[in-house]
Amino acid sequence: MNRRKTISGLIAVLGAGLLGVGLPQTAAAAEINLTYAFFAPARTFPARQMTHWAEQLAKRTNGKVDVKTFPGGTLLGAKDMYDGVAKGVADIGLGSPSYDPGRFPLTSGVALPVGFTNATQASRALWAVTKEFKPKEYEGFKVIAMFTNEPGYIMSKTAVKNAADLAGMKLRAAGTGVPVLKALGAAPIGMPMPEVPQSVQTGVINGAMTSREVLQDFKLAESLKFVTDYPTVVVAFAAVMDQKKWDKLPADVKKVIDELAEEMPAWTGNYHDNENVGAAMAWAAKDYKLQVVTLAADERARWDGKLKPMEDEWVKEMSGKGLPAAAYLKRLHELRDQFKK
Ligand code: 3IO
Repeated sequence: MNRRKTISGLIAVLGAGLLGVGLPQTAAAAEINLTYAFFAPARTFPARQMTHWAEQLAKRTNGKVDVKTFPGGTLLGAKDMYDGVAKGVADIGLGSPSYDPGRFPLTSGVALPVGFTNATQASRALWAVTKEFKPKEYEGFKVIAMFTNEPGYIMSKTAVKNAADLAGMKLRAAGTGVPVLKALGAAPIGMPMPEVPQSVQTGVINGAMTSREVLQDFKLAESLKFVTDYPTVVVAFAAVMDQKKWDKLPADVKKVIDELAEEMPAWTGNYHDNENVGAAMAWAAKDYKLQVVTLAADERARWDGKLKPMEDEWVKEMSGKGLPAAAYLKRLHELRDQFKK
């Protein structure tokens, strides 16, 4: 035993006691230190998931693992998230596979108009189908958490109450949302979420299609005054670690991370569906007079009809690439029904 260390430790504890202050958390140095990057601000729901995960990992390993989080793109941005993790810039990275459907082709199936009604349902389906199919697109990575947002809505500067209002409108979506907006007749632009506020301000876009909490979490209600009450498609999120880094973790830590992976879809979906979105809608209505635009029944039916061919087209395209697209989509439909509340 190191006598000197023990004595100085004792003095430190006594000193802290005498001064009436507790030792800082970091005094008990963690054995394992991990960095975790995310591309959007700390107040957003994916970042809350990151914080919750980091807290739970520390707690359930009794402080053996310390995770330092980097929200807001301070370590890696939306477009370099997965390459950054592969290169070791961050140990863990939370990105959106839906931003790059070419790189994550099978996962893009989750962002088809399959009729998810909320984030909890879609998140559980995404995680289940990923475990079952183990898509090749995650090779080299260990997936530690997955979830989605709620199906996206069109939020715009001017009201969209029919196809004519939408025709040619410059709207932003995630990569997987671009064909949806195209099918509905808009002029879509694929763009990561953090670029949206400035793009609205400068007139590059007249709105966006995504989950409604962005009205508050990105302050978009200031300029986007209308939401069309037509749920479209979700966006997938996946937090990953480099596989080789994962392999080196001790078994007890791996066990806790695997346990957390099972919890994160429902935890995140529940927060997003039952707190985040509702609070944002109430805030936007009260402080910014947000208007919810309803589609007439016949108009809604026509929109549904425009999106109908997308599933078959996706299966055809992905099957051509040798992917098990038909089986994946069939299973996704089953999981959608299974997780429907
Ligand atoms: C999203 C991404 C980062 C932070 C908050 C967010 N809310 C919804 C999304 C999904 C998204 O980026 C998209 O493209 O619809």
